[in-house]
Amino acid sequence: MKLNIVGACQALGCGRDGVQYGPDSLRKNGLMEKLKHHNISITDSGNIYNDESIVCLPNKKLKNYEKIADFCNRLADKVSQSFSEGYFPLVLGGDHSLGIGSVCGASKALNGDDLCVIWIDAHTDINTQDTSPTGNIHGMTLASALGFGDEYLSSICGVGAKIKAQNLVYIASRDIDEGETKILRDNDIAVFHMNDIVAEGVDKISERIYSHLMNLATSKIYLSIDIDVIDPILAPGTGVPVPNGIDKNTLLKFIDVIARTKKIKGAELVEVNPTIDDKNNTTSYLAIDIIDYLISRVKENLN
Ligand SMILES: [Mn+2]
Repeated sequence: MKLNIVGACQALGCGRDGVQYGPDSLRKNGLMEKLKHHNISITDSGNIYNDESIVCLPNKKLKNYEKIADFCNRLADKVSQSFSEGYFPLVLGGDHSLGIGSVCGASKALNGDDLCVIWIDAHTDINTQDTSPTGNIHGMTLASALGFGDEYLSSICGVGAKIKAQNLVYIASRDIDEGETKILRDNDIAVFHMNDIVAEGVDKISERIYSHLMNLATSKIYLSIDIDVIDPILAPGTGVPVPNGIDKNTLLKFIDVIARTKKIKGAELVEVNPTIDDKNNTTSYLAIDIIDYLISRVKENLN
């Protein structure tokens, strides 16, 4: 297995500073050293930053649109190139608007019709510019990837849908806006909601997730993990915390069942904001542990 780490230092999509330091926080707190025992080849491509020379026009519905669109285009190229060169790309965020670029890059390199995207996140990030309560693009990532909303939003990284709605799967969502609920229902998108996890238990829901993934007509998975899926008591360093989240072991269990499909080709871990973490950098260390486990589960499937 060849792992390629890409830092995506984006914070303009979330309306809160600091999350752009997430990738370097993971490196500083020992990500590379932690991954050494896997005996895999690791390439660190460094960071992608916003182009400060780009001017953003005032736009309350799509804040910082121009810079984010440019950033996502460059990230998409990087991720696509990484796949094409035979790497497993691991993108470190950064706010979740970077997913517009990473999903697009995965779609380009892996054939979008054959790609399942799994979103493990407290939020569903599927607002359009018309349903978003904030205008922050990190809440619109999947609307863009599915080609929804105004073409201004959906045409970032190329016109139209990058993946199909039936190949999007949410796990542990628990904070869904009203407009999003309608979009999810109208498009019959699979949501394994936090309430279902509580009602059915982790083991049963894990088996349902596994069956669902095995029944999809896709052979590849891009896995997107937002650290805010973890309860904010356990992961305080994130910008949009939502109470009553899952714990680390539950997340690892979900990673385990997804890995059992042997379809994971790339992944990202986003929304670690070291500037609002506790003094022990709990959230960064947690993110490193999650990545370490993910790599341990996917390396046997990739040479
Ligand atoms: Mn989130």
